Amino acid sequence: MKKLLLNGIWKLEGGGYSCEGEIPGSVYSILLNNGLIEDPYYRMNELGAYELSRKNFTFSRHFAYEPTGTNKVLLCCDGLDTLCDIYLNGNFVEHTDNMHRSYELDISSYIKNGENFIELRFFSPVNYALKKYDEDPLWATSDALDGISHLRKAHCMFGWDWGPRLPDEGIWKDIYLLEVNSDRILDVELIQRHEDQRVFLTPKVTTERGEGNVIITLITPDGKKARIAANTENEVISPELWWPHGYGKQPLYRVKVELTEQGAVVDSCEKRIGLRELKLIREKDRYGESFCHEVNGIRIFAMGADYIPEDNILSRCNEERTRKLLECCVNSNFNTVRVWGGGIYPFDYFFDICDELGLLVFEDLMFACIEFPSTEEFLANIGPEIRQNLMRMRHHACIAVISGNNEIEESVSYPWWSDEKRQIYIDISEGFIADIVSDVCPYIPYISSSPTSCGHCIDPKNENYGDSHYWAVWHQNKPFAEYRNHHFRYLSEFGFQSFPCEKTVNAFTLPEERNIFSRTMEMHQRNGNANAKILTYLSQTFKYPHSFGTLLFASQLLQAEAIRYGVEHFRRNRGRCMGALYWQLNDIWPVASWASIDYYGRYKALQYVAKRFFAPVMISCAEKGERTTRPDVNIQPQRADYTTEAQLAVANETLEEVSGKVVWALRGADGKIIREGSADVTVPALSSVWLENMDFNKTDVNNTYMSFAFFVEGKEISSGTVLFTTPKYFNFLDPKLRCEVKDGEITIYADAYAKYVQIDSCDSDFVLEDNYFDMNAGKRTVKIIEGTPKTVQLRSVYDIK
Ligand code: BMA
Repeated sequence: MKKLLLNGIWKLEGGGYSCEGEIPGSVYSILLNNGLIEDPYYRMNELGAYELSRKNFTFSRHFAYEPTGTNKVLLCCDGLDTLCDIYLNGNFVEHTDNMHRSYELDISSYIKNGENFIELRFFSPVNYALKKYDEDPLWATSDALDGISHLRKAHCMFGWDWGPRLPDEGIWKDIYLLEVNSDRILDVELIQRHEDQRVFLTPKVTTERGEGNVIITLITPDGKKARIAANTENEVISPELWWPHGYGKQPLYRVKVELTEQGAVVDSCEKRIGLRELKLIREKDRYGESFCHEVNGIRIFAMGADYIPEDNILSRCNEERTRKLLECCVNSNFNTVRVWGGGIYPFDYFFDICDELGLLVFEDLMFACIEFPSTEEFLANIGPEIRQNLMRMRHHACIAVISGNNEIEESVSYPWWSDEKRQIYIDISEGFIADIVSDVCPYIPYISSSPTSCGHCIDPKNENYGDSHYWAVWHQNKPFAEYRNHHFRYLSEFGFQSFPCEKTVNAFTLPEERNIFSRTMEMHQRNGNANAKILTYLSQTFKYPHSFGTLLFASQLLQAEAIRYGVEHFRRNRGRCMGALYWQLNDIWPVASWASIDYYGRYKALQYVAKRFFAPVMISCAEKGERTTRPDVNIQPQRADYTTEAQLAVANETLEEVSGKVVWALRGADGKIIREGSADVTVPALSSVWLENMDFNKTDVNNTYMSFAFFVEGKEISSGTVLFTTPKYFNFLDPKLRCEVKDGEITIYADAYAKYVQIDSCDSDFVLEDNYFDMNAGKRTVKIIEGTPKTVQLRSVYDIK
């Protein structure tokens, strides 16, 4: 077996351009690197770049080939985006039409000794999709260009409610020759069985000719090697179990497979696994049916967010960038990420990193908000795609559930879909796709769609069953406290938009465009009416912000507040609810969106606040007050009654019981204590405990807030504050925020109560241990985790005016 990589410098021709560029790469990446187009993400350049996607392009190169044997030569394309005719030395080899799968093509009869010429002729994905749409106008989300149902290309490249319309073309993964002169390994499947603390491993090895001799070595996390047998069960001695982040360690074993012929190794491969038993528990109970991940017998509360492609220009994605992003997840106490179905199946390194960090993966197959074509051709295309990707990911410890698609079940369940169309969907998701999953990896739980209740398109939005998406906060303008009226079993989407920070906005705008209604800003806001929505919620919550920067800041606080309201409530109801994954983790380009980390990797307020609301031990307060029960100041006097109450709860997502002291205080706007109390609390492992409800009905809500904290052995573990009125009516005093930066730490001083203290810098990027936190008057020191602050600016809700 000999591998000859064909990556490197290729020639690109088309659209009036002719230049050279690096492969893996695309039309956009190569033209951009040659300085022939401007960055499509800058200002309104998307429009010009989009025009390129209406053109055909050819990628070509020469390469030298000296055969070392007599057998076959394969051309392996790990990812071609998307419609492509492959030619070798002028001979047509294959037409490809699926970016999500790899192709292995026998080119033995076309390859020559010496100089060869390979050409990949790509066709415009836009022209194709539009033509197909004219022939058969299948439904798909209107945020994308028409026709996406017909093409196996990342849907979101055609536009989404957070993404530009930039359907690129190119070679997005490795391309290489494989010279096969012997038997070779086609597949290694690693099946685990767990029983009474014992673990058994069956490596199933398939070779092409079944001729060679297979040698398998199991390498333990500390490097000890042992031979194990193929195609039979091997007991793993003293197994070290893999756990999701927050529940234990992530020891990883390596399985090395070598194929020998006459004593010589002719092929080899290595896979890394974590020993764990993972189930999706769906049991009937008094509410409906549970939905939760169980790992090594422990039912965990999934905490995290939804992941979308990290860049529309795929060659800009790399392991280092993904690692950084996923490390941010772990820093914010995530244990799960959901890979959303409208993008790409992640690169192998994504799953490797999730294995290492202990992030469970809720993996959608790559179908989102489209109508499935009902043709045999479509099934013949998606079959190998799904099979290949499942085979690529099935051994990873992190894979917790496979979902057939994003939100298609929900869409086709609406009454205006015909029964016939609904049946086509059911046959594919619960028949064709389900069969492939149970054939390739019967040990990975499969759900037909996210969300789903019980399948069969029966009431997929029923919150008592299955996995839910809830969008009434945001899409239907419901107040944040509305989350409290719902008890989802597992919520894998709920979200709230915000603008990125000024530094990020500055990177794609001219100074005169820094207004949310400028043309450039509106092109970087893809959810129709979303600016109005942000302003609606803003008007309900904060005072009117007079500067652009303050508006961006306020929007991030709204987002953090919204999601905090949801997650704290879901965690207080642990057991009934067993998962909260907010929409969305990251951005595909610089844009206003639901992301908590922007395109440049900068934390929005939500990413910091998530660290607190996903903390393993977390205190929260279900307050009732003017904000939750009387949102309108001009309400009729006889209906103006509202209650002022507070009920604290401590959630414990660790495997140990926690005992400590809850301390609370009613304070004036100056931070001084008016009334206080405390209670000893013991919270069993993996549970949530409510304290007694407190009645504060005589409280002056405009001048009084409540602080609370949970102490274990004298150390503050978790804390927060609540207002009983909406922040805009609270009479904040000037906290006169100031700080000192010293020895890798920042100390903040406040003279009065300060809500959502932001530590920011216009000339440097840094990540802190905590940010956007509340302070009673006094001081607070936080560690600098990454970067070096130059100048530091401080502000809080007091400054939204
Ligand atoms: C859900 C997601 C995405 C979308 C988001 C925000 O529908 O699955 O398709 O971006 O909501 O509207």
